[in-house]
Amino acid sequence: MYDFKVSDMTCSHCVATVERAVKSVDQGAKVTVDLGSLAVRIDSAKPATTFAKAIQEAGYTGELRT
Ligand SMILES: [Cu+2]
Repeated sequence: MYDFKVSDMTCSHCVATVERAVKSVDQGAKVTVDLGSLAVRIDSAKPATTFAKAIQEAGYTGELRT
């Protein structure tokens, strides 16, 4: 389980974009986004760095909290 902070998410469109980026890395990843706390939690066996990269390529800043 990875806990990213994506501080530049502002609306549901951003949430959808970030979710899509996560799914592009791992189709089977479980992703939950909480816009209120800017939290993106990802349950996947793929390394956290690949998600950070995908989030960045989607135009957002993903910062791993743990
Ligand atoms: Cu947005």
